[in-house]
Amino acid sequence: MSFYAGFDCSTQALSVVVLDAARRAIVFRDSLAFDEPFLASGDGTVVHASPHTWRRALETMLGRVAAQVDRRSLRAISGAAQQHGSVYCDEAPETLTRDTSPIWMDSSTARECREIEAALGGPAPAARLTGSRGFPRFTAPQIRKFAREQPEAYARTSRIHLVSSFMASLLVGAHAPIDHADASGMMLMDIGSRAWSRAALDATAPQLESKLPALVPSSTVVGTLAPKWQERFGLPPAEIVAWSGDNPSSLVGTGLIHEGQLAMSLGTSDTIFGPMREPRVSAEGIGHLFASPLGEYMGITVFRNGSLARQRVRDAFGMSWEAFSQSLQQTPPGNGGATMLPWFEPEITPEVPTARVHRFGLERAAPAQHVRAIVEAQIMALARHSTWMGVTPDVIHATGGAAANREILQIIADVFATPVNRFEATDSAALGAALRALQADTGREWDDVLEGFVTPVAEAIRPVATSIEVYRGLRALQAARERTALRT
Ligand code: XUL
Repeated sequence: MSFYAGFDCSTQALSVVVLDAARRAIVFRDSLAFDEPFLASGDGTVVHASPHTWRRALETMLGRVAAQVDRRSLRAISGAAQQHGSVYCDEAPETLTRDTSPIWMDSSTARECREIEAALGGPAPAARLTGSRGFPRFTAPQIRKFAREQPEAYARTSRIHLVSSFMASLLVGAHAPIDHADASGMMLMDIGSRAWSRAALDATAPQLESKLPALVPSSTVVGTLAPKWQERFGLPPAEIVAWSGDNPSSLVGTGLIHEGQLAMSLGTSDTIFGPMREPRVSAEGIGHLFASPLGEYMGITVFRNGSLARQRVRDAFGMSWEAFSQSLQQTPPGNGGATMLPWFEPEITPEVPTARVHRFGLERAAPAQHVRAIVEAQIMALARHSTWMGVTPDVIHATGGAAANREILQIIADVFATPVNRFEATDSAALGAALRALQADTGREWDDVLEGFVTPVAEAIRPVATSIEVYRGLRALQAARERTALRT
């Protein structure tokens, strides 16, 4: 028997999926919610998290895996993690030179973004070089801010990890490399050559190259499980396959191999992504071009106001998630024109530096209409801000907690005029990581690796012709409202 484990260190929890390759079955899955997922400053622009929380959760989860599965069969482990966050380490990965890590929700580095972009010739050349213009959550501006504000602690730092490579380092007991896919979210890698970019390093902070791990393809075996874990939990010397970002791992976990397939992950952040054969970046500076864990490229657009914003609306009316779903059943597509721009927190797409919510036609609306307003607004924004990828979707694969909601999937199908597939596993990042471990260990073709693991449940949800028409009109109106709001 050969078992493969995939972790997902997301914003809210550490999850794990263990699969049995021969039976093509998931033999164990578990999740541990963090007590304190992040620490936010008063105005919400500085958002950090504690690497100690992630380390402790990993320890607990390894113990649970060892106790719950036939541990001698564990051949390889990989993982996924929230992207962009940086961990500042001393000689050993367990010893930190900075107690907390800025994470993807941080939006406090607008100044550093402009400075790095300027050094690279402007936002468009920066995007062509690294795959993205400057975004405040990206690692380079975060490193630059740290080096400026705490030069001594920066000088004492010997390794700067992403959350993904930090977790891999803990498993192998030594500093592990960063994979190409997650490195694409740093604004430090030349997206064409997949090497650190001299110009981007110089634009960011002094002596940066000596502090960064090596870059490797996502399918690289970066070591074996450290003796300390083997002794403690009776685990074998399993291979550790490079960890990657949660979105690149979800690309695998939702079975996206070919251009034309798009996935939507509805979690703490809402993201839309898909494989791209050719590198393209958006002329307006929307979204990102990443290296794909499958080898070519992937395009992605990220929204910060995802499930936490949906929850804000739900809580404002004291609803359960069930009542939230019923609200969508009770209200018609288009919501009679009532909508909103739901920037409850500073938004990534489009860039909205301080939180503000715009409501249209909702003054005397019933709670159910507020629910439909936020969901439709979010999905129309996902559609509007993913056109830059130049991918005409023939199918959308939905994942993440909110993908369990059939009404939400119907709105996706209608807004995109595309069938939507749903999967049993809402934790596609952990599943993707386990599948990446399997593929790296066996060298099998991706189609073969995914077979039986990534199969849609039930029938695809099909768009309804009359609703497609309603949303076609609304999308143009909503785009105009967004443009106007951004000017104010
Ligand atoms: C991706 C991003 C988020 C995090 C969330 O660019 O910022 O999706 O990866 O975990």
